[in-house]
Amino acid sequence: MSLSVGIVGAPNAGKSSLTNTVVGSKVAAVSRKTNTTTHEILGVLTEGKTQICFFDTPGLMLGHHGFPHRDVTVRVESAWSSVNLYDLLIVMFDVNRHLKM
Ligand SMILES: Nc1nc2c(ncn2[C@@H]2O[C@H](COP(=O)(O)OP(=O)(O)O)[C@@H](O)[C@H]2O)c(=O)[nH]1
Ligand SMILES: [Mg+2]
Repeated sequence: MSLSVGIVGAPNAGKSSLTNTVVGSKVAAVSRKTNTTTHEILGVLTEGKTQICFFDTPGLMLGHHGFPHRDVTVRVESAWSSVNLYDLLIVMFDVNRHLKM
């Protein structure tokens, strides 16, 4: 059995770190710089007859009005359009960043 899982969320949410952790090896680059992942990274976890494919995606960036910044529009559009392809989606939030008082 095989399952595809997409990992989406804002830049620096920790998507690449999660991908590396679940797969158990360093497949995706982790960095403090935003947009370190410029295209989808596939990490595969195999347990017996089950295979889970994790797709680490570039960050979904939106400006103040809810639209992508111009220079990254293409990249963000490809990230959004690929959302439909996965069996399951993991949406990551950096809780520390969003809930800080
Ligand atoms: N404090 C803390 N930092 C983390 C954690 N996970 C990732 N980071 C750091 O957050 C930054 C962005 O992580 P990354 O996985 O590249 O995020 P991505 O842009 O969503 O792929 C890196 O500097 C990581 O070392 C975590 O659980 N706690
Ligand atoms: Mg990343």
